[in-house]
Amino acid sequence: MRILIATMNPGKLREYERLLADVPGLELETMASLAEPVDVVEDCDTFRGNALKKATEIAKVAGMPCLADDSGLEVDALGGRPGVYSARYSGEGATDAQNNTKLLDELSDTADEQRTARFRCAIVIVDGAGHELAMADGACEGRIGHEPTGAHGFGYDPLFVPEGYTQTMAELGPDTKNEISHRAQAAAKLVPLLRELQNP
Ligand code: ITT
Repeated sequence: MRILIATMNPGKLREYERLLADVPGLELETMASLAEPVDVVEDCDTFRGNALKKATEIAKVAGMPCLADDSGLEVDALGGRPGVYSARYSGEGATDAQNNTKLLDELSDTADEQRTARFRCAIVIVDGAGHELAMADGACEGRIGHEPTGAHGFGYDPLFVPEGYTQTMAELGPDTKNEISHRAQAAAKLVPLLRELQNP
């Protein structure tokens, strides 16, 4: 089975290549295999809604099964923000560094015990006609640090200290991230569903 991974984020793509490596006979294609880029407006107010919209629109253009996710950071002291707006938290086209700076600014008066947060991820797989084949979601609890630390990962990883750890996700690196992350947990739920789809 060939599945198109619908992301423009190279950090995410690398994670999926590892997270789904154990599904026998699964071939992952990247967006580079599309003749033209597909720009999906992620305007739903839930991670699931955005993932389903992205997967459906891209699968129809590609004419092949497509896996899309939507993910983001929920910070309790900010009432769950930036949530579905995580990628553009500090404005359209924001860099990871700009988003991290804004997050630190907004939390500058927030004490350690109130800096709780979680990454969330929803993954949807649809077939080439745009019908939903599988859906899964995952969460990774943690807290927001006081300065960016570490060089691995992407997005808010340099600020996010997962529960049970003292280092940020960007310090912990890909092996640990692929065991504990929101995306890893959602992908782990998808593995049996993908096996079932291969051998109904
Ligand atoms: P695609 O839509 O092309 O997949 P994206 O980076 O815009 O790429 P999302 O819409 O899922 O992906 O955006 C979520 C944002 O949330 C992302 O830009 C990061 O800032 C943050 N995020 C998501 N997963 C993350 C992770 O594993 N580590 C750190 N930050 C993450």
